[in-house]
Amino acid sequence: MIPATLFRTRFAKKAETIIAGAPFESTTSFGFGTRFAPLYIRAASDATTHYSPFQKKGLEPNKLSDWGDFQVYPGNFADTRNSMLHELTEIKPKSLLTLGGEHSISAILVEALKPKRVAVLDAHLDLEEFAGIKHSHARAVKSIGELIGFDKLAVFGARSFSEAEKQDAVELGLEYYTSFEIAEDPTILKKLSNYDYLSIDMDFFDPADSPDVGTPEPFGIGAEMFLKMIGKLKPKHADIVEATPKSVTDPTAVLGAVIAREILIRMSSLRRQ
Ligand SMILES: [Mn+2]
Repeated sequence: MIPATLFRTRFAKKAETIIAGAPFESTTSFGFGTRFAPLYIRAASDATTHYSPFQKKGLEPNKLSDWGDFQVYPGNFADTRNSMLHELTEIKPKSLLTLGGEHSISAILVEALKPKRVAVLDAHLDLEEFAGIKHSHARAVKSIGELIGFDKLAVFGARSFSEAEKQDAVELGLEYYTSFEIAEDPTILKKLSNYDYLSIDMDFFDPADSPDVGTPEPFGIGAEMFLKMIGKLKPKHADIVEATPKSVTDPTAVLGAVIAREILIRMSSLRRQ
């Protein structure tokens, strides 16, 4: 049976970390199906152990709680933003892990949660307007930067962007590191400890590990590299976006569930420090 919540956690308002789904799909321009990612990642979590052999710790289910999905309106960013902001004032999460949905939801979460600095793991720079739509998945980084300032934002793993976007990044003062630079010099990943919000576009990973995403891009970061990153991450809040899984055993859904576990364990370790 498919569980309704991530790791079968129950909803409890006072939990240390809240999990929520944001199955918003509106502007996906290539691959489709981000609306099903919260469903399939939760389903995949049912076959994912609570224990992480990498961090040598397990999830603490009684400290977690799954709110279920935010009310979203396909094709309508404004109404989706309003309902997510409203629900977030009700939840008031100390710490939140959101399962997207397309990348445009991250700007809504940043607006509500007001992090100091945001790290985006992404194959793309996400600075371009797509089909004249301001709040599209292709412009996620620009929307976040407009909210908190581009000096408080960095993109890790970029490997597909236009010359105009590259120029835009320079003019905006946006820090970014390509997957090639990270592979060459993994010490770049130490910088991740400066960010209290982590936005993970699943296309950050190589398509061999994360094939079902809205816009796959070769030469990505191998999933094992994420394990080297975990100890450096300091997220209070995080999101996992852009996955387009088609079944409960879809490798992208399974990777999404494992990444969710690792982040939830990391979040609880940080609170105990
Ligand atoms: Mn993106």
